[in-house]
Formats: sequence, C-alpha cells, structure tokens
Amino acid sequence: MERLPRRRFDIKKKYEPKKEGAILVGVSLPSTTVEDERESLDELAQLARTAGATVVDRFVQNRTRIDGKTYVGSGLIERIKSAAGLHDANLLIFDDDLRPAQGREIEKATGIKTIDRTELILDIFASRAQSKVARIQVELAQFEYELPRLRRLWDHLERLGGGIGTRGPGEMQLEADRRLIRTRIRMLKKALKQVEIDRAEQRKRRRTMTRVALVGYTNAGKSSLMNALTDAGVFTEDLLFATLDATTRKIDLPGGHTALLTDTVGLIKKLPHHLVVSFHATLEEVADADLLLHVVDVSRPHCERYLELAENVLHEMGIRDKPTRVVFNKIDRVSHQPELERLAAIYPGSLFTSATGGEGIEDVSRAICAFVESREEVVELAIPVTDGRTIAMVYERGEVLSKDEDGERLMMRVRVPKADAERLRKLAAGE
Ligand SMILES: Nc1nc2c(ncn2[C@@H]2O[C@H](COP(=O)(O)OP(=O)(O)OP(=O)(O)O)[C@@H](O)[C@H]2O)c(=O)[nH]1
Ligand SMILES: [Mg+2]
Repeated sequence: MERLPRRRFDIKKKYEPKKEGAILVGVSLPSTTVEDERESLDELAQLARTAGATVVDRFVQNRTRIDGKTYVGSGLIERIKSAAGLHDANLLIFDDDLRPAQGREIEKATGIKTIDRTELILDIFASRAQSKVARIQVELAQFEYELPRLRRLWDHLERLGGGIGTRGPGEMQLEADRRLIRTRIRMLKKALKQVEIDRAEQRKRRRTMTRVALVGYTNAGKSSLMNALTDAGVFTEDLLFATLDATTRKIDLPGGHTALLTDTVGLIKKLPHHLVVSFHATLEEVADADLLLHVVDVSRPHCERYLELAENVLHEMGIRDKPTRVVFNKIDRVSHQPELERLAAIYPGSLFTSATGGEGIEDVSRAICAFVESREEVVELAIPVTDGRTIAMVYERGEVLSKDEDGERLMMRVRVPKADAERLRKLAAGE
C-alpha cells in the first residue's frame, strides 16, 4: 500500500473525553414520541460513556420544528447553561446532526464545546480503530466530515483554546489546510480502492465456499458468537463498537462441510453517512455473503426494535433480500421463557443462543450446515482429459472429493454450488 504523507495536525483529538462531563440534548418532534427520544438519549449516553465522558445531565425538548439558529429554543439554552455551571459540565452532545452554524451559535450562547451524535461516533471509531484499514476508513470519514466545518474548527481554537496546535487561523492558513485535507482525502480514497481490489481478489479465490456474515446492532454479541463458532479469538467488550474491521475464518461443520464466517462492524441507529461510505470495503464483506446471521441482544427491552433498526441500516447500504437467520443472543439473561416463545413464533426459523454460555451454538452450526447443503450438490463428471478448460473450471468452482482416470476421461466427484452443477455437467458432456 502506498505510503501516506504525515499529517500536519491531528483532528482526532478534538477534545479530551476522559476529563469531560457531558450534557445530552435531544429534541422530540411530532414525528417521534418522547419515549423514542428518551431511548435514543439512553443510547447516546452509552456512546458518551464509550468515548470516556461522564454524563452529568440530559434534556429532551418537545418541539414542533427545529430552531434554525440554535437547534433548541433560547429558554432551554439558558437552562443548559446553568445546569452546566451546576455540574461543571464542559461538553454538550446533541442527539441529532447540527449544522456547522448551529454548533457555532450554541457554543457562542453557552460557552461550552458542542458536538453532535455523528462527531461522537466518529471520535469513538477514531479511538478504537486498530487495523490499518480501519484507521484509513475512519480518517477518511473524519476528514470528509471536517472539511465543510473547518472554519468552526478554527473558531474552537480561538475561543476555547488548545487542542489542535496553536497556529493563527488566518484565511490563507485555512485555505492551505483545506488543500492539505483534500489531498489527503484523495490519497486515502486511493489506498482504500486498493484494499477493495485486494479483498475482491481474495474473495474470488475463496468463491467455492459458502460465505456467512454476522451482522446486527452493536454490542449484540456478534464477535462472541464468532469466537464460540471458530477459534478466531476476536476482541469483545461491553462497550459499543468493539469491532471495526472484518475478520473471516473457516468454520468446520457437521458432515465434513465448511463455510467462511465473517464478523464485522456493529450497526447503530443514525450511523453517520461518512462512515457508511468510507467503511465500504468492510461492509462489502456483508454484501458479498450468501447467508446473514442477524444477531440480536434478546436481553434488551423491545429487542425487536434493534432488529428493525439494524435492518434499516442494511437497507440503506443496499443490502436486502439476502437469506437471513435471526439469532436471539444472550438468552442466559432472559428469565421470562414466554418472551422467547413469543419471539420464536414471530420469527420462524430464528435461533436462540448464549454465545458466552454455550447454549444454542450447535443449533447455529446446524443451521449454517443446512444452508450449505441446500446450496451445494455433489456431481459425478467424466471429462475428456484433453478438455483442460473444463477441468480447470471444475477446480475453480468446486471441491474435488475424488478422481480417477481411464486414459481418455477424468472421472471426478465434485462438490459444487447448485448454480454451477448443471453447467458443469453440460460442459463435461461436451454440450
Ligand atoms: N450474558 C451474556 N453476555 C454476552 C453474550 N454474548 C455476548 N455477551 C457480552 O456482550 C458484550 C458485547 O459482545 P460482543 O461480542 O463484543 O458484541 P458485538 O456484537 O461484537 O459488538 P460490536 O463489535 O461492538 O458491534 C460483551 O461484554 C460480551 O461478553 C451472551 O450470550 N450472554
Ligand atoms: Mg464485535
């Protein structure tokens, strides 16, 4: 991969979350219920905790429409200001996207650093990105997000002081930085293109195997399930977005079958658009899968909503109509059996597991196995030894189980995807 130039400043460290006392602010519009917004703020609080901030207060305002200038009304801005003084808060987190000018106005009115959900998620991703690919993807999303807000970034420096270098925010400097960021965005995109080409090549090589991807809301237990089914040993944690990069492992199934299992990044409501775009290489692993295991944390109240929310994000990414099995995970935390029965009735074919306790893991293996069997067929072919092209294709498309030769023909027993079976039979017969 091409070496990227060193960055002149680090926009990652926009604030020091460890020291921050945060106030959360949400708006309940006529299209949402107050309960919806409360739930959304609970999740925002979890995100804030994941970023290392301490939530000291929260506000939800009922409004018929958003205030163009300060997002919420001036009365609430005053209340937030006094609450911040009371709790010694130094960060406001808005649950919805703020326009750059709105963020500026709120900071002016309160004197407190203000970010929105997107910025918070970007920050979490930035601090958690481990692999080179994840780091490139996050950096790209951050720069794309920051570019139109660069003026605001400099305002931060002037008014709130510190953080990112201390150079003067002159217009020329601003323009120079914009150019620098644009150049870097181009380099990052180029590097990601190469990753996508490499991964597509890798997938092509492994095409004969059925591909299964674990998807679902963040913290549902996807990585834990991956570890229970394979020896991948991926990182799991009780905070959001523990996984940012895709991990793929071969999984051995009953009856000598195999498949490829991929664990990938968790989904969340209002996943920032820039992240969806820049995580294309990672999400392509999902788009390319033959079967999705949609993991849901069944111990969360209204768990079906998270199923629906994750499905919506998948739809937005253009992933729809894929064979899917729902996996209700963390059953060890549910003591109310009728609830599980209710879900089983609503979602036929769903599976129930405890990834950490071990229950139901074999059912998942069996479900994958049944899917693999439904897609594959063992065919017996007799191919003229002179037909190198068809023989090569057999090796490319299938798994050769046994072979024999009588001088003229090559007799093979091959496991191939059902979609290829008929074609190979015809080719072998010289049709
Ligand atoms: N009690 C219980 N805890 C579980 C189970 N499965 C996972 N966990 C815990 O739930 C937390 C999240 O698990 P992960 O496997 O990291 O979840 P994930 O879906 O990969 O999350 P992201 O990568 O952040 O999207 C961890 O603390 C796990 O130990 C389960 O079946 N029962
Ligand atoms: Mg994970």
